[in-house]
Amino acid sequence: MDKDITSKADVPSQLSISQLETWKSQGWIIIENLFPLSRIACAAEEIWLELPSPSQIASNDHLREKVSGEFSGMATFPFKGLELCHLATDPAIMSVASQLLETTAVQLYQAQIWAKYSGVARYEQTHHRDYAKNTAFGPRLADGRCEFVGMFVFLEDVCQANGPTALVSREISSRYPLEPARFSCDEAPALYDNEVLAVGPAGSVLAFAGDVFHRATELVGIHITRRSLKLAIKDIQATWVTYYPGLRVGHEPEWSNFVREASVDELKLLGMHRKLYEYYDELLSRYGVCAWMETWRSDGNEQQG
Ligand SMILES: O=C(O)CCC(=O)C(=O)O
Ligand SMILES: [Fe+2]
Repeated sequence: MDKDITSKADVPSQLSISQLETWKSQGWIIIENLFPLSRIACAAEEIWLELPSPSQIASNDHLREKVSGEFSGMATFPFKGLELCHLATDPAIMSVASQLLETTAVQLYQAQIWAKYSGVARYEQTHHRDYAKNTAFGPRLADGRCEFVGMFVFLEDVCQANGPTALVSREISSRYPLEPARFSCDEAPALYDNEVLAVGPAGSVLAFAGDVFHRATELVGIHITRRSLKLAIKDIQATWVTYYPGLRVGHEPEWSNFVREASVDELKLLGMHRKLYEYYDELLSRYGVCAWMETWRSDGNEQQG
């Protein structure tokens, strides 16, 4: 049976004119409550299927050590938790990215869960622009459009204590030359003086462009976490924008678990093509009967006339 993919988002994923204007002028926006709390609560729990929970860390020095690096509380798609997989590939994400990138065909090229724990690692960063690790070219096209967008899906409420991302408006960011991509506070105090904290309720999404200065801030307090889903999405034609090769996922059982119940739209967002129907027999023996396979095969047969 086909999943109902349209009713998942809490609010319509159609961005307002003012959100799109803010995206253009500021270079980043927060879309509040894009996902309902019921889904977010489930996804947030699923994080502990593959990353240590705060109570495990408290009683196990080895686990604590394992997540003591800034980036060590991360795991890459496909996730053990299926709700996390579906959030990363949700039509609402695809729709928001299409509107921001002004294109109809988008591809998810980075999806990671990221748990941060207060008192365990140092997370504070200096202001930087992400284009440098996503593209060998520039962050924006000559007409001002972006080819890729970074996102954080908030899996819990993010307030000042949770170490929110601090971002600078494009008005300030654009005063700086493209290189270097990173500035310390001594080198560029205006970036730090003008930063805004991306706070918001669980289920919100922060979207930011590759030319915008931003940085992680420190978690403050005891037993505070910040759980999020870090995504990056690009115009499917921008083959020069990348983060990591996706092919290795074929070895992972999490991939098969996700594919078995994925929708056509979710697979498209991951860069899969309708041409897959040509592998029908092999796919059938690998994954069993899946709704998306049938849909794609009948589309293919129709196209063939
Ligand atoms: O975690 C954050 O809030 C931002 C992290 C970041 O900007 C990065 O690692 O490039
Ligand atoms: Fe960054």
